[in-house]
Amino acid sequence: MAKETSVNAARELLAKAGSIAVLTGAGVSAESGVPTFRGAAGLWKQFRPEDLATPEAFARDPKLCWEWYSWRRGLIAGVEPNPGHFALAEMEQRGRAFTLITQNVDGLHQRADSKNVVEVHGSIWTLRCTKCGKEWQDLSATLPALPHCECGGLARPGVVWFGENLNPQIWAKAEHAAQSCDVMLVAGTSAVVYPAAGLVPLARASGAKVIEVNIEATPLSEMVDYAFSGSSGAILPQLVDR
Ligand code: BV8
Ligand code: ZN
Repeated sequence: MAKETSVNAARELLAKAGSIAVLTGAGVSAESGVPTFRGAAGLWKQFRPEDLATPEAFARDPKLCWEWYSWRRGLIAGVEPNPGHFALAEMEQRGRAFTLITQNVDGLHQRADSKNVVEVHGSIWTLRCTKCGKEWQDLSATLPALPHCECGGLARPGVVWFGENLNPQIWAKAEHAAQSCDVMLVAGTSAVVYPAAGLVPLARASGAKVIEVNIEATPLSEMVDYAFSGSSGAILPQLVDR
């Protein structure tokens, strides 16, 4: 398919859309200083996901797992949303259906004032009791080495690990947004983690136009209508209709 490279045309498409779904990944937070997962400087180069981001890893060594998440919480607490986050928040303020589906757990979209955020992989600021299932928010800079619930149960990070099901209610919102949007904007994701990556072909099959923003090509780049090669902090502000 011929790729339309004009930012103006993509901005127009978004301006005219009655319903927009956005799918973001770690790349959108990269310019804030949050490391991505894959790629040269990605977290998975230093750490093995199977050692840290699986239910088995947590069962085997909850302290090590919490150490990693506490380190990431501290890192994220010390950074700010970047122009890409702010552009998406501005895009939402146009009085039409707008859903921001994010795979990120950092909460930076909310800090940039995005409202309708669907966190398909959970949040690093949420803790969940492994005994009673209670969930709560904890924004504190430092956590105990092994955080506990008031019931005495061990708490775990409120994120979705590999091999775990996504929250069905949250996933239903993401699927609905993908199926009902006129335009889907995909930014800063390698699009290799499922089922999140499957939202893009779902949107296309439902008739949506797809715009991708990434510094490199992804498995999606060939199927989208507009593929912009560049940083989300630079491109997303150009896609806002001002
Ligand atoms: C499930 C935990 C059933 C939280 C994460 C189909 C095929 C093959 C495998 C599977 C399949 N379906 C399911 C699987 C198994 C598995 C999976 O996908 N494996 C893959 C890796 C092969 N999936 C699961 O286990 C999932 N569960 O399927 O349950 C189910 C099914 C349907 C409905 C309900 C249930 C659970 C997956 C959850 C994984 N959790 N993290 C945490 O600790 O953070 S994954 C991890 O990857 C991140 O959290 C992130 O959310 C996710 C995606 O990564 P990206 O955000 O895309 O980041 P990445 O580093 O990869 O890429 C960054 C991109 O940004 C790059 O493209 C780069 O070029 C770009 N970039 C960099 N800088 C910039 C930039 N772009 C623009 N500007 C910049 N400045
Ligand atoms: Zn509890």
